[in-house]
Amino acid sequence: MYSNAENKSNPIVGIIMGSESDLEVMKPAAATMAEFGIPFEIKVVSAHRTPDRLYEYSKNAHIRGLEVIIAGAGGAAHLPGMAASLTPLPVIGVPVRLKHLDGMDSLMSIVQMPSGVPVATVGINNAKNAGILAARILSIKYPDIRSRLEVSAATTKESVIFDLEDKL
Ligand code: RP5
Repeated sequence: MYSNAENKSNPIVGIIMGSESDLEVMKPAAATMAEFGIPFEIKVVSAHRTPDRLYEYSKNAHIRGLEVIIAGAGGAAHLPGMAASLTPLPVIGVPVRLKHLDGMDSLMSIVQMPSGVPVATVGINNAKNAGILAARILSIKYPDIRSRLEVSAATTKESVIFDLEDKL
């Protein structure tokens, strides 16, 4: 559970996914928003099952105050690309691995966008990187987010520096 209660009315990041079944994979994006104090919303918006909702959401996202969209989907994963075609905002795509094809279908569907309609695609199931990338985009405008990113990067750096003599 990530506490987002104070900020729910003014989200600046929209996390969307094709199905509730994507939620477990997408939770780290929400956790990252919470870690950096970024107000967000999180919803199911399906390109195939709810195309009208996708159109409405993407057309209005920037008008409602969103600044970045993170979109996760699996299989024939058209959600991030369709959202990118309808919004002026940066869209970060998360390929969700389903039981067939090891997530390669999702990855290819999301990464192979036609020239002129970019989706910043992260690794398969890597919603955490989508969250960090969203934070980096926002840090251009919000110095508080920049500061939190710097602290987090320093912690990450510390966590991977080991002397390996003990492991020999
Ligand atoms: C995609 O279909 C969703 O993003 C999900 O990854 C996949 C399967 O959805 P469910 O059948 O589990 O609802 O649109």
